[in-house]
Parts: sequence; C-alpha cells; structure tokens
Amino acid sequence: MARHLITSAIPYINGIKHLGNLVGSQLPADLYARYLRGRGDEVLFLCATDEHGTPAELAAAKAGKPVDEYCAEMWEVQAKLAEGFGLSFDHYGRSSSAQNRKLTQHFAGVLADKGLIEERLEKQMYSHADGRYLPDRYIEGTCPNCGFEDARGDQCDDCGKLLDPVDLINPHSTISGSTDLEMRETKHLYLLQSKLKDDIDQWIDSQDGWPVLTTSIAKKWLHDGDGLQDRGITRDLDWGVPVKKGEDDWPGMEGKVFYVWFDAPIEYIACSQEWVDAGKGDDWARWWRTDKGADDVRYTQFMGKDNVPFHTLSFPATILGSGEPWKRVDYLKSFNYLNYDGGQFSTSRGRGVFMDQALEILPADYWRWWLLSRAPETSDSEFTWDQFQTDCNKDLADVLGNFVSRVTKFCRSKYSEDVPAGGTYGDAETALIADLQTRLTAYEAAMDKIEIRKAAAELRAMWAAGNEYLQAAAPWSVFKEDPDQAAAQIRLALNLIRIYAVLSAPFIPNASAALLSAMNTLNTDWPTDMNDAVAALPAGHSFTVPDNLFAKITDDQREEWSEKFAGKRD
Ligand code: B3M
Ligand code: ZN
Repeated sequence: MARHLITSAIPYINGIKHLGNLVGSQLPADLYARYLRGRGDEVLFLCATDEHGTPAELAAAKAGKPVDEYCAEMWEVQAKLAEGFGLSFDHYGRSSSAQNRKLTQHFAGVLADKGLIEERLEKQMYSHADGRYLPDRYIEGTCPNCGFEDARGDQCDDCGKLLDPVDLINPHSTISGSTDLEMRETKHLYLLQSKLKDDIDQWIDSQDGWPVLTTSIAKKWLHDGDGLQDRGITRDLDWGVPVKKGEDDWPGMEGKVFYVWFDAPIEYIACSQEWVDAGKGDDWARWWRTDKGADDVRYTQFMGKDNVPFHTLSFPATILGSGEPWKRVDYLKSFNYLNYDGGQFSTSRGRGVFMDQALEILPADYWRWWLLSRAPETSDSEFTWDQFQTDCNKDLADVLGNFVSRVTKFCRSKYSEDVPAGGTYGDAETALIADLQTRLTAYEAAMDKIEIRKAAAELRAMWAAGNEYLQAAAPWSVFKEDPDQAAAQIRLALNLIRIYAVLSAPFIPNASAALLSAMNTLNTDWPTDMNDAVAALPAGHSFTVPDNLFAKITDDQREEWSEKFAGKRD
C-alpha cells in the first residue's frame, strides 16, 4: 500500500479566506487526499493556521483583542469552515503550537551549528511615538516603484513589488500614524541561503514532471539578478516563536522572534506531532524522517504561485541545511490565481465570495465542483456568476442529478425500490461498459498527475455517457414491449449510480454520500474492472429514491448574488 503525505499551504489566521485562496491550496489538496484514500492508499493530510507575523498582530489589534485570544478564536472559525467545505484534514494544526515553537528553535540551533546562520547589524525603522520597531506591515508609505501611496513595508499591493520598509517614501507608522521615525541599528539573524544555492539548484534539477509553473518560479529566484539571497529570519515583534538556539538563549536576540516565513513551513512537520499528541496517530517520524521509514512516503505539497519561492528555496534551505534526514517534497503542485468577475478577489476590499458567505448560499459541493473543474492550473481563471450558474446547472443538475432521479423514479414506479431482475446485456450495454473502462483509466491517470481540470472532464464524461445510454436505450419505451429488457437496462443504470458515487466522492463528497445512502450500500470499492463494478448491486438489492441532489441556480439568484458580492463585505 502506497503512503502519501499531503500538505496544503497553511492559511494566514487574519480573517476568512476567499474562494481564490481555497482553490489555490486546501481544496485541490483535499481532492487528491480523498482520491488516494478512495483507492486504498494510506494518507496523512495536514493543514494548519499560519498564526505569526504582522498580519496576525494587526488583525488582532483591529479586532481589539489580545493576539493569542484572536488566533484561538479565528482557528475555530477557520476549522469550522474547513469542515463545512468537507476538507478532510487528518489534523488541522496551529503554527503557534508548542511543537512548532520547539522544532523551529531546533532548526535554528542546528543551522547555526552548521555555520549557516549569521548575525548581522542592520538598519530598521524605529517609531518614537510607538516605542518600537516597525517591521513589514507596521509601516506604510509611497511605493518607490509605482508611486502607490499605501504601499506596505514588505510589499506594494498595487504593483506587487517586494519592498523593504526603508525603501518607502514618506513612511508612517500604521499603529499611530506617526512619521517621527528613525533608522536604528538592530541585530538580526540571516539564513545563508547563498551557501546552499548549488544544493538547491541540483535538487530542483533532479525533479522530473514538476509543473512548469513551479520550476520556472524556482529557477527565476535561483538565477535572476544576484541569485539566491541570504534571508533575514528574525523580527522585532512580540508575537511569534522566540529566538533561541535549540533550547538555549541566543545572546543579543532577546525580545525578538523568528520571521513568520521561517516557522510556517516547519509547521508542516510540527503538525504531524500535534496529530500524534492529539491522540489521532501514533508515529509522526515514519512520515517525516527518512531514517525512520519515511523513505517510501510520497510527499505532495499544494499552494498558490506566490508561495512557491518559499517552498522551493527557503524551506528546502532549512531542512537541507540542517543535514538531518528530513523527508523532502516529491511533487509540488502550484496554482495560478482565480479572479473574480472582471477583477481580483480582494480581502482588504471585501470583493468576491468568502468561504463563510459561499456556504450560506449554497451547499459545499456546488463550490467544490465548480472551483475544481475550473481550477487555475495552466493560467489564471475567472469566476463569473454566469459561468458558475451554467456549469452547475448543466453538470450537476442536468447531467448527474437528472440521471439519478430518472433512473430511481422510473424503477420505483414500474418495478419497485429493489434492483430489478431479468433481461440480459446486449451491444449497447457492452459498449457503455467499455467506454466507462477507458474513461476510468483516463480519470485515474489525470488524478495521479493531479491534472484537475482534465480529471473533472473525464468524470463529467462518465456522467454524460450514462445519460446518453439512458436516452438511447429508452427503458420507458422498451418497458411497454419487453419489461425484462428494460429491467436489465435499469439494473445497469442503478449500478452506475453507485459507481458515480464512488468516483465522484473526491469532488463532491456530500452528494456522493447521499447517493450511497440512497443506494443503501456500504460498498465504496473503487472500480477496477467495470464488468464487475456494474454487478455490485445485484437484483433484489433494495434502494430508495434520493431527494433532488442539485437544485438549479435560478436567474434571480444569480442576479441577487452577483450584486451582493460586488462591493464591500458587510
Ligand atoms: N500563510 C501565505 C498564504 O496563506 C502563507 C502560506 C504559508 S505555507 C507554509 O497564502
Ligand atoms: Zn508599487
């Protein structure tokens, strides 16, 4: 049995994520995890909240709450939403956990021992009014690149350029608004990534079949300009993992914490320890340590493209540099952006649909199906209400939903709520089974390669094949002359419902569960030979007619929603 470790990029704690965030990491990771479990593999699927750094501190201040309290509350909110979307994490951890604190400090200690961490004196903005340094988002000013007036200290939201707070023109504190700022010297730790450049380069080169999006971003950072830069891994903040060298204090680093991007990926490992400590698993090391059995684990990461540099360079620098036998990522699936109705999703402007709002208006499966079948894999894609309505109504209601309802209702009215006996399969049935067998192979191949749109297209084609068969076979006409033959047709179709439920579960788990329960079966065996699979529910097996699976989205709803989500949230 193959073993798969799967991690999704861990979402920042500062607020509810929008659908663009969801489709860029957590949702496709869940699809893959469910698929592999469905095929009988052993899976450990982890995610967590990313709780450190200035985004968390600022959001807590805005909410008027102590940051630890704010994070604990938001973790609950995010965990609930994840559950609402059917995200099947084995554990949903927190980067502020004791396990992550310890492991982060451990890595820093080992890296320091290997000569890969250097203390450097650097200039940072100090605010007299606030009595503190102003890292990253604590400072705003005019972007030196594009002139945008509200650029943040770490990045310009308008042109996207990565910035250093000292680059800003007319800088001011975002806490007090004060411009009484002074450059002061302060000591920080730097991870000497430049020393690891060749190792990382070789490691990236040795990967085959990674998405071009992933490797091109990594190569750009490795080779453009001056190549891979050393990176500051500490900050003058209160909230975060205190800087320590293993378990020892780090002289001169009192009151400082590690930079959020240093500890966040380490949480992938710590999360497996949290999973064990929560009593859900008994051995984290066999997933993460190649000296403890993780050699035969296949590790896949999911993330949006903006996170790729941190996962192809920074995190590998941390674990490679440690010289310890940590499991490294085998496949890194990255995503482009999902845009919203002619613009961008925007958290700060509340533009687009956010996870909580989505679940208020429609069940999760609509969103899952649409987002995954239109996942921004090879280029950015766009959510429009029109497209969403058209796709859901067609794929889910007209094709899948309609098939199920016609077949089950016809059977109930002409025979009973038992799979009918009689008749034999002819050419049409043989052709359908062969077609499904071919499509199943294509579906599995796409899923194995995590080509999500392609997989969705194959699944949709399997639903459509059933519909077309039914249309052509027309058991409602055949029944009048030859009820035995119609019974064989319906028996096949009822079996297709179980097969659809199993194959569709990674995309639409709730509908799948409803179908299995209507078909009154616990048999969720992944089909291998379609000839066997279509005989899983024998004549005489009882079922019930399920409620309408997918109500259609009306034009009125579409209009109401597109208006509602165009503007400011709340
Ligand atoms: N929290 C950024 C994001 O949510 C960041 C990912 C961390 S992955 C270790 O997009
Ligand atoms: Zn700019």
